[in-house]
Amino acid sequence: MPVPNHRYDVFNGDADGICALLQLRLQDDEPEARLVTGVKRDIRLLEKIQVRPRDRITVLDISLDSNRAGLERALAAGARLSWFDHHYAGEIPAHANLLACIDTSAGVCTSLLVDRHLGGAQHTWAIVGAFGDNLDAAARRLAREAGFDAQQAALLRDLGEALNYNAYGESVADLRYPPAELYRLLKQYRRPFTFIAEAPAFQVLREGYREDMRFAEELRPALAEEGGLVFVLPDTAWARRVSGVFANRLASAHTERAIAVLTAKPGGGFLVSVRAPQARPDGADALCRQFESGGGRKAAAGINHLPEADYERFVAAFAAAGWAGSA
Ligand SMILES: [Mn+2]
Repeated sequence: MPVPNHRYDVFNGDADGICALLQLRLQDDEPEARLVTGVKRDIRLLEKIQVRPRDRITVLDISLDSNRAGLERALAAGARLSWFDHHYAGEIPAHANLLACIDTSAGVCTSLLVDRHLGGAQHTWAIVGAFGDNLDAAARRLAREAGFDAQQAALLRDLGEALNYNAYGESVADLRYPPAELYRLLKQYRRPFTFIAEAPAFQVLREGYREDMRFAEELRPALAEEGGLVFVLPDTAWARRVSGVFANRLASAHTERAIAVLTAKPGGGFLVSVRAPQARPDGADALCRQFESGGGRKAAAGINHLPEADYERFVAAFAAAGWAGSA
């Protein structure tokens, strides 16, 4: 008798990953797969699966390159994979059992790739995902084209921002909701505006976000130059939760400047999040890859662990990245 296959939905726990998966599963209405996810920075997710022949795996919003060993193992085991993503992928293996829908252009996110794949069947969730992934201009345009008024667009933005905010933390214990639980809640409500109007979780996230942001907004920059801003956040749960969204906020408020947010870690060192200037979304990944645990996309990248001893080197590299003059 053939071994029954398992289905896995492997997704980044941020707004983009969740909204990408929501679109697929609201559309096909299949019984729930095994959910594999984590905090936003937990991106080596394929390692968490014991793959068996004939398993079907959907992977959303995590880098193929960061999961290459897991991918090769899964393909060798005889699994079938569908992969939607916009992070650096490196070489994509040509294999009959791998459907790769990967586009690393600056203007797309995984939710928009899934939207394209589904012909816009769950378009409002794609707009939420785009807002959550900080593609503000694209998301606003899509909202307008879809016939939403400014107030509706602002609500979709609030939701995207709240979902994105929820994914930031050192571990799931820092988060208001474990991402798999939040995905299930959202799926129950089926439509973004229903979730916004009726779900207590939306209020919890929005209020939590506002409270955390109030702390962050009292901080002064550690470096303020024409080309960019560097902020250092303390080792607290609110700082770990708010650091990414705080960086996005700064990026939107200073479109000509690059933004770096360093969050102090419990054991020393920093978690670093870098946004290239929105006006020239390029170079964030190149800067972060100068450091051992750095990586990401051209527009937004990060360093998982910057030792304290490398703080000065990072600030110098950030200042030397030529953000101001790279037009
Ligand atoms: Mn994304």
